[in-house]
Amino acid sequence: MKFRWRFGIIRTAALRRLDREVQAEHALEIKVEDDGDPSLSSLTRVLVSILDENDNDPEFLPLSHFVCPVLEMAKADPNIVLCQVVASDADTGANGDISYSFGPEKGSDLFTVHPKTGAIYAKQKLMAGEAYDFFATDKGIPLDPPVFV
Ligand SMILES: [Ca+2]
Ligand SMILES: [Ca+2]
Ligand SMILES: [Ca+2]
Repeated sequence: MKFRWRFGIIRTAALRRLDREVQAEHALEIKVEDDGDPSLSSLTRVLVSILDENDNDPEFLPLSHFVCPVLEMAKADPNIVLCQVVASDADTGANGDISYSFGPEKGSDLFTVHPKTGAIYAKQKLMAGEAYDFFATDKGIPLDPPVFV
């Protein structure tokens, strides 16, 4: 018996974008039928698995700022967690793997931030209060900005 294979090509519907963060998999049922009389047919299932693009920024908890009340310390203890910042990233793999660092304006002589946990430690003794910027960055490659023609 000799088969004549013919391809059935699956495309997205016009103007529809696939978004892994909305739905990561789509199960389709595809029917094939001949033009005979009576027509004969069979069914198969296709699982469309959406691969991730780095299209989400890491986001801190939706607060205007984190507040970290700490007592003055006579000397620094690098083992005591003063407080912790928390962020999340909707992407997956390296695209959602976040690391924490200080913002560009105020790096810190006084504090260190753990890149993985967001825990903040004192490097020196602490005096009066100060505000610091923190960054959460993912390890993904950013998407090129969309080009509008
Ligand atoms: Ca998306
Ligand atoms: Ca994504
Ligand atoms: Ca991301």
